[in-house]
Amino acid sequence: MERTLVMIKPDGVQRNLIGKVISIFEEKGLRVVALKKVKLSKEQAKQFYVVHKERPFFESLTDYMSSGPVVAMVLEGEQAIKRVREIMGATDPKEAQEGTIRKLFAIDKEKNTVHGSDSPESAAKEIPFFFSEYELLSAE
Ligand code: YYY
Ligand code: MG
Repeated sequence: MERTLVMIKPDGVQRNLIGKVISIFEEKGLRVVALKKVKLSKEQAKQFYVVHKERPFFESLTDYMSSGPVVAMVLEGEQAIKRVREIMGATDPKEAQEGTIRKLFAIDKEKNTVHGSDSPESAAKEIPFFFSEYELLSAE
């Protein structure tokens, strides 16, 4: 069993897509073990995306990610990290497969509705960014 950090980005929250996005993950067998709605500060957005700090899109991305509330959650399941990435689809919705969340809902490659950890190392940093151990509750 594996856990991954998922975020519904400001464009998803703003367009009232929280339930639809969570339903897609649940229908694929992933389980919500933690969930919260938060508004990131610019500094928090920069910290979350620090691996991209040298990239040309960093300023715009962190402005966008701190522009409105996001919904952060931890999802659990077999190969959760890889499966969440498949269910989300490619970063740019123009390249995303049919049926993926980004194909269905993303506006463009920045306002792309969802984030999912890209590796076990990323998940191990991103889950504690939002949640304490006592907030992670697997259904038994
Ligand atoms: O993991 P994923 O979200 O699919 O893409 P990353 O390459 O990690 O980039 C993180 C985030 O940055 C992406 O979701 C949107 C934004 N971004 C961008 O605005 N323009 C790019 N050319 C690449 C990424
Ligand atoms: Mg990434």
